[in-house]
Amino acid sequence: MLTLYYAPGACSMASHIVLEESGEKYEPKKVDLAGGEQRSEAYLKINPLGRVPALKLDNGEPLTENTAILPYLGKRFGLWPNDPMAEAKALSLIGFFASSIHPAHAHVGRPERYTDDASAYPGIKDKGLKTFHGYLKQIDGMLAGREWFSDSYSVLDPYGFVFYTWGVRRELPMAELKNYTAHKDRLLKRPAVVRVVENEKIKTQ
Ligand SMILES: N[C@@H](CCC(=O)N[C@@H](CS)C(=O)NCC(=O)O)C(=O)O
Repeated sequence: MLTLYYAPGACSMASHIVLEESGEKYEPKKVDLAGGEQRSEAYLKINPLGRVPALKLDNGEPLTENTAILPYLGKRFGLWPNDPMAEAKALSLIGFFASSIHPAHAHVGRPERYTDDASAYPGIKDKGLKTFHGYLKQIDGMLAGREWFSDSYSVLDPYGFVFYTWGVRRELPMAELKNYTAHKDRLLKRPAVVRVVENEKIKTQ
């Protein structure tokens, strides 16, 4: 059985949704990020980088990083494109999410990662938020005329949904992003998404 280490509202919500939707029995294990559990000796054995998500595989081995976990879950549950070009595009988008959008947001929530000078935090947060907002607008453009990020629903969709909810959390004008908002509403028609949103107590507007 798979075990997901997650934290409410974190990027781990993408894997949480995929597992909830899979119909397969899995064990969700909440990690208390605010309390620093991600840096505990026990958790560092699962993910030495001290981050969620981490997925303990059927054989007990841990798998870390959204860029690996989501394609793995997607292939396991039929939520990953088979066609080589569609797969390459999916990897490209996952890379953009993980290496550009996520770190932009981290400047807002974790400025201490980027400087030891606390007086520089406001500038880092401000720039991070502007960059993050710019990326959300790019996502809105990508979704023009599309139902899902790939040709059909895939693991990319709950991953993209995470950043929408972060935009809501940061009080960005998300309703202006019409395509992205329609995508979010489409996700919220899926019962598993609603269950996770309620379980993690996530604001979606
Ligand atoms: N590159 C990692 C980043 C994971 C990550 O930064 N997770 C955040 C939550 S969204 C976390 O665990 N933060 C805890 C901390 O920074 O102490 C991935 O995409 O899986």
